[in-house]
Amino acid sequence: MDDVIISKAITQSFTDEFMNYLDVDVAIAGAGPSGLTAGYYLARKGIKTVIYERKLSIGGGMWGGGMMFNRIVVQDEARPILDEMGVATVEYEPGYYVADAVATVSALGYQCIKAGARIFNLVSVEDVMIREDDRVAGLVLNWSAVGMANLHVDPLSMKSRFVIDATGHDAEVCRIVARKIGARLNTSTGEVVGEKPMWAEHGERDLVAKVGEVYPGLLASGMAVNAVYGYPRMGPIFGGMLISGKQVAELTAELLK
Ligand code: 48F
Repeated sequence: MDDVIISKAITQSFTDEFMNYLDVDVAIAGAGPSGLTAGYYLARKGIKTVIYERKLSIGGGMWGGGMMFNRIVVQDEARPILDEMGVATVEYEPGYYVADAVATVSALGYQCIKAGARIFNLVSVEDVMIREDDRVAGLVLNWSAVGMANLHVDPLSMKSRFVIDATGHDAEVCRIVARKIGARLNTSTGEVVGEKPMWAEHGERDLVAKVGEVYPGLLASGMAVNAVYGYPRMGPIFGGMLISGKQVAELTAELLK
């Protein structure tokens, strides 16, 4: 065994792939349930897709189900997505299906990568590129460890034809854009309005109705949509995360044509 060969294999294969994904069709910030679902459906269409995830693990807020009871609930409309991903569901009451949270995250991650999307974990999106035609044209990245250690290290940039904000409750990419371009998002205030208190029915319905472009070149999915437009949170029902991930993929694919 040659330790240096092992080191070279890791460094070179990672670097080659990281470079290959510095110019893509779609860059997704956040590998939670909505980002992974979006990545899966985009990659399945042959669209070059990369996901950057700040944390060591993918899956966002799904691992812990509701209050650490690691089960999730989805409604009728979302069940076919779990079927397609190979996740077993059990009907609890008519229209309410339960799935194992760990199995669901694992399946979403596996299917997303198998479909052709690339996930880079431990990478934080800290800024966006906005170009002359006044549209989001890529992301600015740094190692999450740089931020955690509060190091003064400059980031790197990557180019993408569309960006999807799947960063969850904080809608981080949309907030960055609103701050940098001066409140011109496609919302009632031009800013990120901020999510409202928990109301599952409205949260799910509003989210699914509003998936779309928040700013030219920038779309949102999952909980970020509710934060951007000021809709309620919905807790451990995850159907909207999956449905919005699929919707944002379909919409982005149309915009890419
Ligand atoms: O929070 P998260 O799971 O968002 P989601 O896909 O799903 C929301 C549900 O989990 C739950 C809910 C459902 O009813 O309310 O909260 O909309 O996943 C977001 C992911 O984005 C990562 C974060 O670590 C998480 O894994 N993330 C957040 N900001 C950044 C980021 C960033 N700036 N750069 C990279 N990753």
